[in-house]
Amino acid sequence: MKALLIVDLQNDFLPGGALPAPYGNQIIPVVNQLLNQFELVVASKDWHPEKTVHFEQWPVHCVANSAGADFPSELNHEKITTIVQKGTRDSDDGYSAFEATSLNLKKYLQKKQVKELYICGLTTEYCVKNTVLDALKAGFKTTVIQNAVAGVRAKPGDEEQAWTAMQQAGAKLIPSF
Ligand code: VGL
Ligand code: ZN
Repeated sequence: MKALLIVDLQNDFLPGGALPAPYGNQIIPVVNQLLNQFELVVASKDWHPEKTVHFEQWPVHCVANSAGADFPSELNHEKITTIVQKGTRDSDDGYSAFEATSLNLKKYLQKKQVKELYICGLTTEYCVKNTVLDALKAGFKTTVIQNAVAGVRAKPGDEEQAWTAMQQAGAKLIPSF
């Protein structure tokens, strides 16, 4: 069984949001196409408390239940099977979807007999990268769909470094699905 994992495709990570990936909006139609091709679709949501150490290095974004934490209206989110909330603690960044507090994602996927994970979403350098590295550690055959991922581009070179780190850890990178 294969599954699609959409990482943090939320308003605050899009142009006009609190912590935008400059080209984040361009992945939405690509993800909408992907949604139709998977039986099991899991989406993570960055879901922070109002006060967290995370906001010492990032502008306030994706506060639980805020509009910025919503899916963009153009995303066909009714096709999403399961949502996992991550970054919910006040003591750490919670970048990886495998650190979600609302569900044990590794156990959930294993129960569903998932062996292959296809990962897309935002942002390349932080939550996609950390989720991909944890997916590999958890033993999933992991493929990243590059035209359905975008970076926050906080520092030049970070995005390229993230792609290299994912590839070196054993992820398969494909330009499109
Ligand atoms: C993310 C920075 C801060 C992400 C989340 O989803 O990649 N980046 N919080
Ligand atoms: Zn965050």
